[in-house]
Amino acid sequence: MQGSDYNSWAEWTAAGYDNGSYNEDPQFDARSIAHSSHCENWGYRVWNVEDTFSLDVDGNGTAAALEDGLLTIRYEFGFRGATLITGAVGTGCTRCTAAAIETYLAQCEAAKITDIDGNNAIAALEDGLLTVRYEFGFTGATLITGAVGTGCTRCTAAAIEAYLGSLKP
Ligand SMILES: [Ca+2]
Ligand SMILES: [Ca+2]
Repeated sequence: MQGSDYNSWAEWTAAGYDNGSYNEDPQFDARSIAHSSHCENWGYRVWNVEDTFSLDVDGNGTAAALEDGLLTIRYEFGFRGATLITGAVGTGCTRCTAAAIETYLAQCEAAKITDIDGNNAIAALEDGLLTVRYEFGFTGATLITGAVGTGCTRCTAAAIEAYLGSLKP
């Protein structure tokens, strides 16, 4: 595996690095592959998750609460198809259809990108709410109160702001 070069999520998963396998190694989980310095330590050249996964769900270059945030929380509530996307896809979208947005959010979930509080579960009224509040510009206690899940590994406003900040498009 050393020196392997993965250019896409598809190649990465095809090589056997599905969510189950790399999550078993706490030093090399889904988010670790986003950090090139970590990858260099392991001798891998890998596709950078954060190059593709961000809060910009519709792919128009910005993260908006009533577009990307709404898409995210609707998806986490289980909405699909027209009920997922109606009125929530931004101008200039590059992911514009329900199918494209469902695929993108499914990949984000598989990589645990949308697990904002880091408790290894994705919940609309926790992770989704944190995302929407952040995109509305909330910080500190107004960002996190009542929205951090049991078993969080990112539990404070500072930790959650830093993580969401790393996912800005
Ligand atoms: Ca967007
Ligand atoms: Ca979570």
